Amino acid sequence: MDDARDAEGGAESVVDAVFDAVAAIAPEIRAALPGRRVESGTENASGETVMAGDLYADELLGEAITAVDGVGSFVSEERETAVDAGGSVGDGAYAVAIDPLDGSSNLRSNNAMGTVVGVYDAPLPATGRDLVAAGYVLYGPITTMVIADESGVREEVVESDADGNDAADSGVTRTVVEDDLRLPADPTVYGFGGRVPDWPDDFTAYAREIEDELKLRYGGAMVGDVNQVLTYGGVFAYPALVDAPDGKLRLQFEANPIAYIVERAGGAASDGRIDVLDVEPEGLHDRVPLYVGNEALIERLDAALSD
Ligand code: AHM
Ligand code: MG
Repeated sequence: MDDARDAEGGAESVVDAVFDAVAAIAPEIRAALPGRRVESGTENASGETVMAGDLYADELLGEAITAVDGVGSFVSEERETAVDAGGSVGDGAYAVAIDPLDGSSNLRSNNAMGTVVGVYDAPLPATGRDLVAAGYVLYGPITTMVIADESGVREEVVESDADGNDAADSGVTRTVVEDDLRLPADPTVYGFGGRVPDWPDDFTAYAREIEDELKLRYGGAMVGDVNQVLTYGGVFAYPALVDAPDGKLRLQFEANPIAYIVERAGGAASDGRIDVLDVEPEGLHDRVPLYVGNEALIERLDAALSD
């Protein structure tokens, strides 16, 4: 690949090149899913069963992202350790963290899934303050990609070119459908993960209030559920659980990128105590409770959990 850096050696063109690579791979991942709805027989670093689709997506994205000039390190929810891609992270090169197939337990039931991407200007693990951009692909009835950087959030439709001959020769056509995505001011939906009996009492009390005000929309894939919140306004949570105080979602691969996107869209993100982007990581695969959505709903959540 040509030198991806801009004249100042800044993040912008590296970020563009990373999302070009992700967009180019997305239709391939999608097309490969029908034959990969089975367990792979392995567990990941978080001790979870890995589906064949997870492994394939990880492989394709790993190859494409490590080939981007300006990416110095690649880490994935499905890999124990970072892959050195050359260059010094934080000193001219960027670290890319991905969840290759978020919500892959939805493969069997044929529901939505996604790919989550965070581009960090620091060696990982790092805080979300080191993100220079984040995004996700949503494999729904339509393949869309949402990308956030410091200038804001945009949503694109990603379509595979039948002849593979579009102008950029990437094999995909990307159409911007929203160039300044903002959370709607009047929220209407909520989606909370985990079993209700496993929720702590303070979160349950908050949920009871929200159930009275908003409509439940929960699909079991964070990317799909967060995309509903970005579209309609509301709140998504994978809360701290009584027996799992750090919840389920991983800080580097899931919570930080999603918090960054929601905040750039005018919303808020909390771990129940502080802004998710300020959470100091101890390890690559740390988990963290995640609460994101309209600011007023997250303020109420923080107040409910601190009582
Ligand atoms: P995964 O990355 O292994 O798919 O796990 C994360 C997913 C999230 O997409 C989703 O919010 C959560 O797990 C759903 O968990 P549950 O099935 O416990 O509701
Ligand atoms: Mg995930």
